[in-house]
Amino acid sequence: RPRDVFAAVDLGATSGRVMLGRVGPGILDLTEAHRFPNTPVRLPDGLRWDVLGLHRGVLEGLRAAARGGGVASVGVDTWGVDYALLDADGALLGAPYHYRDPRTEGAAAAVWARVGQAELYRVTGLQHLPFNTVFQLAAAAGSAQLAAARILLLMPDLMVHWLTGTVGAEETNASTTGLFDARAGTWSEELLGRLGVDPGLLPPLRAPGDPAGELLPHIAEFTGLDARTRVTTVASHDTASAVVAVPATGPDFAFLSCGTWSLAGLELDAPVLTEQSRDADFTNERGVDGTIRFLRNIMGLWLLEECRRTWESRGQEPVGLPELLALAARAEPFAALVDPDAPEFLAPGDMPERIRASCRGSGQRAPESPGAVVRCVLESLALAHRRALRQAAELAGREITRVHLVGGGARNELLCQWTADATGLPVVAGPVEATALGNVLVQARAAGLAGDLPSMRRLVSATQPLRHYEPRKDPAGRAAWDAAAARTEPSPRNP
Ligand code: LRH
Repeated sequence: RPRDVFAAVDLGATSGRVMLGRVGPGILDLTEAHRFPNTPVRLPDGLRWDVLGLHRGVLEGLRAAARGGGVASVGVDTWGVDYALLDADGALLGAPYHYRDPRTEGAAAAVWARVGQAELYRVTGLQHLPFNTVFQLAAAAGSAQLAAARILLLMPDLMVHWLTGTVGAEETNASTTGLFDARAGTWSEELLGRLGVDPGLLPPLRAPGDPAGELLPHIAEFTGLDARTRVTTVASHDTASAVVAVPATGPDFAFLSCGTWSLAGLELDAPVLTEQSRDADFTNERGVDGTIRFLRNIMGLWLLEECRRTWESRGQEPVGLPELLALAARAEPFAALVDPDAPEFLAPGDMPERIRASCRGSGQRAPESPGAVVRCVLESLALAHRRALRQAAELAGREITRVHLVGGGARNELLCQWTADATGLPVVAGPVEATALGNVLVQARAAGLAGDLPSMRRLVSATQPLRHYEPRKDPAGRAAWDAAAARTEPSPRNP
């Protein structure tokens, strides 16, 4: 078994991948072992994740890793909030719900009747999103499934359980549930009690870097990996892993993790739990080494992905990203703008039409051509980035001198340039695979091959290809973005 190669299992909302990372002094190499689609399935009672298919994809990826010479350890990260329930025998109780399933509509009211919204924020520091685990559990209250449940496992913890047989709750992801005390860094017994959630459902916490067990014999046999291959707890919330790999070389940076979601914010030492922060819809999620990811969750490139999916299903429009971006670049600037966080964009479905309806509803001309729609989406996102980063700086009392844009969005030149123009700040774009790199680095550190956060970030900065975008300096260009920003008001907080 190599000592310096680590497998990062990174499951995203549209695809999963197993990446192999090699780490050493001045070395951080990443290669892809396996990539597979993550396609949700609509059952009569809701939208579900195909977790068995995901597990199979993980195993295929680990088999490819074994063929490549094996790994020292494996780590798993995924999106936040979603969970599986296991019964007293450890059997999976049904396919887990997708956070975009609308069953949580109205569930927040039941929670707030027991713990007021302001108090919930003071404890959890979490932005109100209708799908936070706490609201999903409220929607499940009284179901036969929840009654039979003995263990709740967040998505990465489920994958780790199926690899190792061990049970735990990784803390960066636990901090996205709405059941976690942001200041104490533990499950909130007080909230659980008042909300009637059985504390026994929630496994003991694990921190990034903790061992999570070794491979089960049948996993070692199927994949061909050595049975002593370790599974290491990483920052299992994908955003937390991505922030580990932000290639910052100084303190005054903001991060923008751009994929299906845009997560825009700052790394802090302590949560900001003020009413102003709640009003601005800011969240305090946990990062590695006790850091706080103070950020706003913005609907992100989901809007564009879902437009492309709609066009593709019709077979009539261009759907290739380079072609769409070229059309968007030639479309009329600031012709129509939307609030990317409007609740009507959350569910899957005909996105171009929802965008047009939103524009008509706010008295604007609806974008008709694909180029006009994509321009509307990307300019609106850049403006949402501007608003979130300015608010983050103000709420935390910090200065931002540059923006690190990581994740798949770093490939989107229009998004990067317009984010620089809208914010008036230089944008450093990359790495695209920040999440997998953060996953690898935390495993490498547990193996003694990497140092503290600043040194891990210097390693990323020294080894990964990055692109620099300067904001437009011409007064007319700047004035145009200021005028566009004045047209877009912050989204009213969810009722
Ligand atoms: C990004 C992400 C985000 C969550 C959302 C559900 O992948 O983890 O941080 O809020 O998915």
